Amino acid sequence: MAFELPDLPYAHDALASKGMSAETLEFHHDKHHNAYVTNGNKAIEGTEWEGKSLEEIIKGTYDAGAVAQNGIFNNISQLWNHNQFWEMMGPGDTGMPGELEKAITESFGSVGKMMDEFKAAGAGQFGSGWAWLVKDTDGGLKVTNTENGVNPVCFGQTALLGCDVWEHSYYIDFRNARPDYLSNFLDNLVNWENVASRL
Ligand code: MN3
Repeated sequence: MAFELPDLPYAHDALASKGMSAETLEFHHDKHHNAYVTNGNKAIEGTEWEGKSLEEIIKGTYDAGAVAQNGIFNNISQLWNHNQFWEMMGPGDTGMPGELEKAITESFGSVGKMMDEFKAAGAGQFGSGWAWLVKDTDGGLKVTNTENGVNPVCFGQTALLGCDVWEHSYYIDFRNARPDYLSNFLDNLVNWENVASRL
C-alpha cells in the first residue's frame, strides 16, 4: 500500500489571517509535500522498505547511513515531517494546556525561554532544515535543529513541535525574514493542544 498525501486539516486559506497564506499552503502542501509522497513511493518500490511504516523506514535508512539510501531517507522523512507540521498548526486560538506549560517550565525555566531557544535554533540552522521541541530519551524536553529532512525519529526522540525552515516554507509570506516567520509561527500558528497531545 503506497503512502498517500493527507488532506490539510483545515482549508488552504484558514491560516491566512495568521500569517501563512493560501498561496504558501498551495505550494507547500499540494506541490512540495506531494512530491515527497510521489518520490518516496517511487524510491521504496521493490526495496526491503516497501510495506514498512514511515517511522521504520526513517529509522532504518538513517541508521544505515548509506548513500544508496539517501533518496529513500530524504523523501520519506520529509513526508513524515510535513504530516506532523500541518497538524501542529491551526486556525484556532488554543491556549497552552497546563500540563505542557508545566513540562516546558520544568525543562527550560519558562515558556518564554523555550520560545527564545526555538527561534534561535530555527534562525541558526544553516541552509534547509527544521527546528524542533522534542521529548528526549531521558523524558526531558529540549530544543534541537536538524538539517534537510533529519528529524527526531532518527534519534529515538518524540517530536512535540517542529517548524519547517526550508525557504519554501516562508519565502512567499516573509521573503528572507526567517526570524519573523519563526516568531509568527510561535505566536500565532501553533496548535498547542496538538503539541500537548504528543507528550
Ligand atoms: Mn517543507
